[in-house]
Amino acid sequence: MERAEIDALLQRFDQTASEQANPRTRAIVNRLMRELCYAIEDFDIQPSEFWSAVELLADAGRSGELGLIVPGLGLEHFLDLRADEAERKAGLLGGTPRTIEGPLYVAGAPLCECEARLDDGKDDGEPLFMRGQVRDDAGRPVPHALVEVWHANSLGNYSYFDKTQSDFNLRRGIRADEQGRYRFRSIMPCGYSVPPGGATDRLLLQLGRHGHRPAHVHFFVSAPGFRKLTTQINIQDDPHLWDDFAFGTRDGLVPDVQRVSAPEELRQSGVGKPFA
Ligand code: MBD
Ligand code: FE
Repeated sequence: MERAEIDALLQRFDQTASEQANPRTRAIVNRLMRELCYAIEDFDIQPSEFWSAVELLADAGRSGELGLIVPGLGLEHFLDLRADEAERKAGLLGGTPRTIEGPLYVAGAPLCECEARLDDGKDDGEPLFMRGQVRDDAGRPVPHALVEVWHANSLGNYSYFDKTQSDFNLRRGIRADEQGRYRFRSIMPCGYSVPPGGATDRLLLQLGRHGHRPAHVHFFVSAPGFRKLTTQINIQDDPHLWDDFAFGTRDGLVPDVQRVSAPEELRQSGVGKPFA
C-alpha cells in the first residue's frame, strides 16, 4: 500500500474515537501504529513473521520478560540519556550518574542503620565490602539519606526471582548516618544473564547479540527534598564491563576494587573491621 492509503486507513480508524479518548494516548498510539504499518509495508512483513513477533511478546509477557526486553533493546538507557538532557537544560545535572533500574528490584527489604550485611551467609562467594557517603550537588553530606541496595548472588541470580535464595537475600535498605555515610558487607555478585531460551534470549540471538551483564550492584538513593537517584556500580575486572546487553555501564560508575588476602589488610585499607 502507498503511504497515503495507509494514512487514510488509520484516519478512518481514528475517527471512531469518542469524546472519552485521552488525547495524548490517542496521538501516541496513532503515531506508533503509523510507524508500524509503514514498517510492515516497507519490509513486506509476512503474516507468519508478524504472528511470530506477537507470540514472542506474548511469551515475554507470560514469563515476566517484557521488563528484560526493554533494557535489552537499549530503551531504558535511552530514557536515562533523556533524563540527563532534561537535567542539563535545567542546570541540575551533576554528581553520580544515573543508570538503569532494570526489572529486578523488590520493595520491602529489611531496613538497617548505617551498616548492613546483605548476604545470608549461605553463598560462599568472595566477601565484598563497600562504603560510601551521600552528598548533595554542592558536596555537603545528606544526613540520614536512604540507600537501597540490591544485587545478584555469585551465580548471577536475584533473590525473589530465584526461589532457592532466602527472602530479601542481597537486598537491604540502609539509613545513612548524620554524615550521609553507609557501609555494607556482602558477597561479590556475578554478572546476570537473561534466561537461556527465553523470549529475550531468542530476540537477542536474532539480533546477533548476547544477553550478559557485567557484575553490578544497584542503588536507589533518596532523601526528603532531593530527587531519587537510581544507579549501579560495576565491578572493574568483569569481561563484560563495557559489553553490557542493557547498556548500563557509565563513566563514573566503576569504583576501584581492592582485593585483600587477610582481614587486617581490610582494616588498613580504611574499609574498617569486618562487621556483622
Ligand atoms: C539485571 O540485573 C539488570 O540490572 C538489568 C538492567 C536488566 C536485566 C537484569
Ligand atoms: Fe541487575
